[in-house]
Amino acid sequence: MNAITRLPFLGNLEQGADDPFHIPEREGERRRYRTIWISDIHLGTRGCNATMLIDFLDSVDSETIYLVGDIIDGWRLKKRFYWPQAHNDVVWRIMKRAKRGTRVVYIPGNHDEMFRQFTGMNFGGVEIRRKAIHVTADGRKLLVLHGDEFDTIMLAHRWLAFVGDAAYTLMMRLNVVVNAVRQRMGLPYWSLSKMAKHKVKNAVEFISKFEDVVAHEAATRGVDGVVCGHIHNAEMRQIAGVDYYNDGDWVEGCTALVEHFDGRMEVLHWADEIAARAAKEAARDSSRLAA
Ligand SMILES: [Mn+2]
Repeated sequence: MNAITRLPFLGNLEQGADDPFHIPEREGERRRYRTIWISDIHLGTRGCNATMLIDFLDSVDSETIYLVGDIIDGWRLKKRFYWPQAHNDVVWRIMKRAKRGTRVVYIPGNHDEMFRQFTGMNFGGVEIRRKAIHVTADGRKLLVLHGDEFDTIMLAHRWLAFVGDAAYTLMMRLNVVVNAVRQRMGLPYWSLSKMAKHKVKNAVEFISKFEDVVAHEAATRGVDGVVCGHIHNAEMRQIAGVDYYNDGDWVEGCTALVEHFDGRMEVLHWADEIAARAAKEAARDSSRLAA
């Protein structure tokens, strides 16, 4: 709880300060969606891609936004306090949306489970829920939850969730170094990379197992689909007659799930969107020069 009370935006909330943005808001037209889902932002960690998320928040708007858990990483904050300005900016942008009339529903995950005790409460227009039912424009009922609820079922596979993380990258780098040294010593190639590859295969299995478990659980609850986060893997597909949606994360993937006004769903890959925008701007600049 200590780490949370130290978060600087809480003081600002009480004082009712306006727009204390460090990074100024982007100008220009915003793309409008009926609904936006984002999760696994992990504010309070170095891995969080806050500037990319700020660019996303300044480029889009919606009637409703769901924050599907692991927004603030309380686990990490407790160990080591890390809170740069950009992370404050994310919180403020979300609070500003709520103030402007966007419905903001916050469903805490396992890394921000300390907020679960506030379930049913409303903070500055942000509704805190354990889970939610979202009805799409085309009338489908979607169960929205973080996804750690299935960890007990997934327990046997749980340790694999960490593979594919920084640990894996480190292992691959280590593998190169270890084998360069071994080669110099005249030793044969060692199978660290083979071990790593085996683990990646397991990580893929973990993801598809998680998706199956979530979809089957949703089917028993009589909904048409499910939206979750937790495993940092954006996806949208039908599993056993259920629409499975995962909004991904803002650590590696930088993805969001959106619903268009006709109920059509889409996963936005924000790094690609930024690259496309830069290319368009460059083309416009060069055509202006030519004219
Ligand atoms: Mn999680």
